[in-house]
Amino acid sequence: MKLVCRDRVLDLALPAVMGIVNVTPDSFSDGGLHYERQAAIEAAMRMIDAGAVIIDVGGESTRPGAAEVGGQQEIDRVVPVIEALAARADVVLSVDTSKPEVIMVALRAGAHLVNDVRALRMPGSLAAAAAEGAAVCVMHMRGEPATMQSEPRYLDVVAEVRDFVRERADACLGAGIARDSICIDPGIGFGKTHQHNVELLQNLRTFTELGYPLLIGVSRKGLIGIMTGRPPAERVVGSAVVAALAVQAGASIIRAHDVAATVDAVKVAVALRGEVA
Ligand code: YH5
Repeated sequence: MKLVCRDRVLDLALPAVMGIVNVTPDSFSDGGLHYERQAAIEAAMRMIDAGAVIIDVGGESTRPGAAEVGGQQEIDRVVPVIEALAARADVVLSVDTSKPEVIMVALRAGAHLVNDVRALRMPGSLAAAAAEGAAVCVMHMRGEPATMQSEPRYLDVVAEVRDFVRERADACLGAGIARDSICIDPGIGFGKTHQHNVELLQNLRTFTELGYPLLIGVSRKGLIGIMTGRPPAERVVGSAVVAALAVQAGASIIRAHDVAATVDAVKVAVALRGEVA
């Protein structure tokens, strides 16, 4: 399995770790955007040293109930970070956004992959990704971040999520995106109860059977908190265990905050798969 990301090709025989870099205001930053940008660039470089081969740069919080951010604000956050990383690193640069104007500018600044939790459903987003020859990740989300956790219901969560990602992958093919530039993601935690998340993670083969690289993001999420009883900063081990089990079930890309731990988890899972790490 491989993922063609413009001029970069990820060989997914060894599953890839995607490091998460958020360029969003936090409790430390009162010095404006400059501090946030510098911190994000430095965090990304440390993740690359730790073995991340994809860096996912996001400027919009998609946590449940988070405030929406305008397109220009997102551009101001992510584009300088993408430019700096494009000049310094040879990894795949992913932009975590849904907006067509952010996609366009980020790709022109050097991004290779569009990671869109809305699966390129915003008008113009699919065309923007296709026009620039980007790779894409199509993720399942029920509803919107603001409302997605209000009583999610499915008749058959695995079948519904599978059908959704297949339909969005088909839409990408229809827009001219190459088959080997598409990856899929069931969107753990996006409009799902704990039981839904568990059922999806128990049935990852249903997704790998679609023939696209499978991306899984569980890092520090609520389901790890439910399973371990721990707050976000203490979910490293729980997240790494799920990463290993996802790789065992055929996942090709793991999205993670704690890159060093995740790289070890992936190596262990690969070794036990009977291949060389
Ligand atoms: C994903 O799964 N997730 S943003 C709540 C948390 C911790 C982490 C502490 N973007 C995914 O990481 N993109 C996000 O509680 C994503 N797949 C893809 N492709 C949510 C997140 C998080 C939320």
